Amino acid sequence: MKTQDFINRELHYGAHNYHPLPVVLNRGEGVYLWDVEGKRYLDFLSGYSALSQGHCHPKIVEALKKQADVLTLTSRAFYCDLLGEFMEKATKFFGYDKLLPMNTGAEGVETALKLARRWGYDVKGVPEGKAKIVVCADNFHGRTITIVSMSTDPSSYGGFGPFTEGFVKIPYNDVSALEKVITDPDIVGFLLEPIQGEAGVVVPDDGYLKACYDICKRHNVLFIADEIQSGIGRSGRLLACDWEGVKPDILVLGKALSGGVTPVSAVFANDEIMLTIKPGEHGSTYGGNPLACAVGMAALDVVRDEKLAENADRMGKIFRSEMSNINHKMIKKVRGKGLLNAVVTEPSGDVKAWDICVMLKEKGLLAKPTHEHIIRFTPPLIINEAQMSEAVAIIKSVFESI
Ligand code: IF1
Repeated sequence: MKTQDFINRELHYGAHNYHPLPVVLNRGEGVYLWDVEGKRYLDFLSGYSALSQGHCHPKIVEALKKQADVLTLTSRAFYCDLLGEFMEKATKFFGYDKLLPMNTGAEGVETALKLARRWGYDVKGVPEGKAKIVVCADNFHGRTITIVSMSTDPSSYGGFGPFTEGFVKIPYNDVSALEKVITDPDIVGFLLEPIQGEAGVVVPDDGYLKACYDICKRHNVLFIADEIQSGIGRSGRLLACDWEGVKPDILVLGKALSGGVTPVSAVFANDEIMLTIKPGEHGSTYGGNPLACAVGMAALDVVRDEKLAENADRMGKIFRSEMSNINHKMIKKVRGKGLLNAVVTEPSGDVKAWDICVMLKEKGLLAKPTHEHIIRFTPPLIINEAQMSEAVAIIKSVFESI
């Protein structure tokens, strides 16, 4: 079968909820992917930051294989040996009293919303059913109906109403906007991405996170960081909040928490917040399953042992400086932190970001546009200088060809 055969079959039997680049992949190793015709690519999307440890990392796959032969799921109706071990490792890794394990990022965000509301009623004393959570315009926190109720992007919420109440939307990267709304005593939390991913890798001004955190503390409001994409080394620090020494009251992680091997997400908080949810009040069939725990522990070891945050910081600087040196009329702005970067393009004639991604694919590099004119470049954090040079050369050659 050829590439088009695979594409046709998927179109015939599958929902059309994506518009993928026309490439059919069947093998991944480290920073590389191969397609069904044997062509090799540099992966500059890495599963939207889930594959920070690279494809099929031997340590993580080894942990998966070993555990798969022993015990994959007990459900939380019973205890299992690995859950406590994973919880201890991960809470110490990120510095919290406790974690609540889930599977997808959206489930992690939903859990954080429920925790914030519950803390609001039981601890802050907000009247039942009145809790509000402040969110940022251009956010992306997932695809559930409650989460798209927070969205300001019609392609996320359009046609999916009615929506969940209790969200106050303010502009991102605008401290005074938070100051204005936060005096409402029913506000229990402020949810944000420390770097907005889907919005096109929007890095807020230095000091924004700290200023918002301080405002939240002054008004007894929880600072909730969705670091599902920006976290676990991606921004050049363990967490993007670390750049400003901010410790979120609630931290949500996913994606690279399991190195792209099996869905693992988790919500971290200290006891005053975490213990407001009582037995039987929240959970999930697969949340904290032993396979996820084994994979999650190996994934965290790789982040630490291979110094992925440090490498992301170093390689990201090289990438942004190389991109800024490409003097091309289509390149409007290069922005990002660590290896969470984007090139904002100026459409030239009828060449859009999508067309550039197709040209990049032809030359052996996979990236995806977000919105019409922004190309996100997020390779695995294990990338080395030679591979980065290979990627930069491909990107340069594509822009020079336009
Ligand atoms: C898709 C976007 C990225 C996320 C943040 C929560 C979630 C995500 C900051 C939910 C997930 C994924 C979802 C995936 C594509 C990708 C994405 F383009 F959708 F927005 F990365 F930017 N918080 N992001 O980035 O996690 O439930 O997916 O595990 O929906 O197409 P999830």
